[in-house]
Parts: sequence; C-alpha cells; structure tokens
Amino acid sequence: MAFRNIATLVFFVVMAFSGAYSSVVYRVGDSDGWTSRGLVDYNKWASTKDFHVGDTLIFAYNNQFHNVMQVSDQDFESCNATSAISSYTSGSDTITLKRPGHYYFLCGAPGHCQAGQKVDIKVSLPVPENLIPSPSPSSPYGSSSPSASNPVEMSPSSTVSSAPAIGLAFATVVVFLLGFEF
Ligand SMILES: *[C@@H]1O[C@H](CO)[C@@H](O)[C@H](O)[C@H]1NC(C)=O
Ligand SMILES: [Cu+2]
Repeated sequence: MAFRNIATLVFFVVMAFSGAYSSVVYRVGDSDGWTSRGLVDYNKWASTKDFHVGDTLIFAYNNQFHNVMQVSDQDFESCNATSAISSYTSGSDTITLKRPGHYYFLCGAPGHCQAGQKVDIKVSLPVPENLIPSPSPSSPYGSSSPSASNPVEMSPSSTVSSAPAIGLAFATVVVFLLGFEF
C-alpha cells in the first residue's frame, strides 16, 4: 500500500513538472519584423499568440527609421510617445516579459503609430495548462489589468476563481496521499 501511494505521489509530481512552463521567444511581426509599411496587422499578430511571463519579444527593424517605445494604455490609444515608460533604439531589441498584464509598444517616429506600428501584448502567468479546469482554452488566466481594452476578454471575476480551486484540488490530493501513509 505504501509503495503504491509513493508511486502515485511521484506520478503527480512528475505530472506537475512536465507541465512546467518553458519560455518562448517571439519575433514581433515574424519575418516582416517591426515596420510601418502596413505589412503586418500587429494586433492580429498578437491575438494569435499566448504570451506568458518569462517569454521574450524581439523587435527587429532599421533603427534609422524606427524605434520601440513602451507606453501607458492611454498613450497607446492616442499614439503619444512623449512620455514613454521605456524606449529601445538598437534595431534588434530583446524585451523579456516580466509581469502579467498589458505591455503597450509603439514606434515613436512621426506618423508610424497612426499607420499601425503599435502592438498590445497581453501577458498571463505561466500556469501549466493541464492542471487547469479552464473555462477559456485560449486564456486560462485572462487579463490582470483592470483597464483592458479588448471587449471580448474574460471578466476578472472568472480569473480569480480558478486559482484557489487548483490550490484546493492539489492540497486535497496531497492530504489524501499522505493520509494513507499515517
Ligand atoms: C502626450 O502626453 C504628454 C504627457 O503625458 C502630454 O503633455 C501631451 O499633451 C500629450 N500630447 C497629445 C497630443 O495628447
Ligand atoms: Cu516606425
């Protein structure tokens, strides 16, 4: 009996680790890179991705013409680059996504943001998807930002409910397994 329970416990630990998140590097705009020539619909590009904390973005562009500025939600909407949170000008900028929520980027060259050179990167926590009784397959944790601009996003209330449920389920399994031992 004890052996079987240890084996079960090992199985669960292996399951948990096998679902552990490995980070991804995204080249913004794929082969077209970071451009204002209307080649890429960056919001469409971003909407097909599932960004997590620990992932990396690469902005590749000709720095004679472009740059990358991280701005607030409000400045993103109005294409205002005058009070950027961070700015990058190398032409091959690597940016690691360190927190959940929205990262708003735009090109600060005149007219480029208005021409569509802007992207809203929504970052979620790197939770092993196989442990989640997910109400939404595309975005298990939804947005952590209250100022979400996307109307089809999950409501914050459904995002907070799943975390305690996972913890409770995991704790129940652990207590159950240990209970057999003592
Ligand atoms: C851009 O933002 C700055 C600082 O927040 C502000 O002073 C300025 O009026 C804004 N410009 C426009 C065109 O909204
Ligand atoms: Cu530009």
